[in-house]
Amino acid sequence: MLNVTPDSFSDGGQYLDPNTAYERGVEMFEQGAAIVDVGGESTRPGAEPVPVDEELRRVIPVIERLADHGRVSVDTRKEKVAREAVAAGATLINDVSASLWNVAAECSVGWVAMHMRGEPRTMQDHPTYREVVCEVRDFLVERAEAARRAGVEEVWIDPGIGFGKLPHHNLMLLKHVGVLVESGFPVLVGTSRKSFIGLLHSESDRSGEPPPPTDRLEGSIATAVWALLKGARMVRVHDVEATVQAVRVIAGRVPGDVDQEEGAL
Ligand code: HH2
Repeated sequence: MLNVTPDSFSDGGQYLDPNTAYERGVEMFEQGAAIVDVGGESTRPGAEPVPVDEELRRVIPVIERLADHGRVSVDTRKEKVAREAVAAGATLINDVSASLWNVAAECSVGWVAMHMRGEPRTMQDHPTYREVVCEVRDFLVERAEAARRAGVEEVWIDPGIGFGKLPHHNLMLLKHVGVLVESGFPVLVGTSRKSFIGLLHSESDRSGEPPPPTDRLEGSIATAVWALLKGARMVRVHDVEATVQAVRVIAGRVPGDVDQEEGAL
């Protein structure tokens, strides 16, 4: 992920300058990212919406330049931003509102449907579920099927870790990510540096305090690897280099080894 924002929960302000963002994007491709996901609006809990012109100003110049280096997706909830991002070279719409499938269909690009309860400003105010895994699965499958009917060929589903969910909801969704995989739609999971990982890390920290987002690498990698071994097909991460190394190990791709499949975990 590449957050061209002043306020993202972990890397806010780091890539607000378009040149710095572009350079980081190129670096992520070099480190092994299959897709660089460019976002201009933070969706962290409590975040305020960003006006459409401001979001366009942040993401379009970065997408235009990065699309020459590899596959780019746009992380947006706004139709206008999605359309202009596609015109600038993005081929995947990462949609945390799970509502833009008609745009993806019209533009002939892929679409990610993510589950969220409410909206970022209020989503952590007492989220409740009767049965979180089935409710999230049913919501996503309904949206994904609507997208297929509208003509979107590439449809991903994503449980939306941290979006209107308490720590135990996140853990249930991760534990049972196979239930989403069984739907037949490819699954994307984003756990990177999220607060439930900080809480789990604090258990083993003598201070008992959750570490800041930038110190949550181990849990981020552990949960990414877990999701992939349970059948997820893509993980959305900050720490590309370290995650790619971990994934290469579990994929068992030893250079020059002819029995690649035999060695994979
Ligand atoms: N998480 C974030 C943003 N977009 N998209 C998908 N599909 N899945 C996710 O889990 C997901 C997402 C939040 O993370 P980040 O982009 O680091 O933070 P912020 O929203 O503060 O920019």
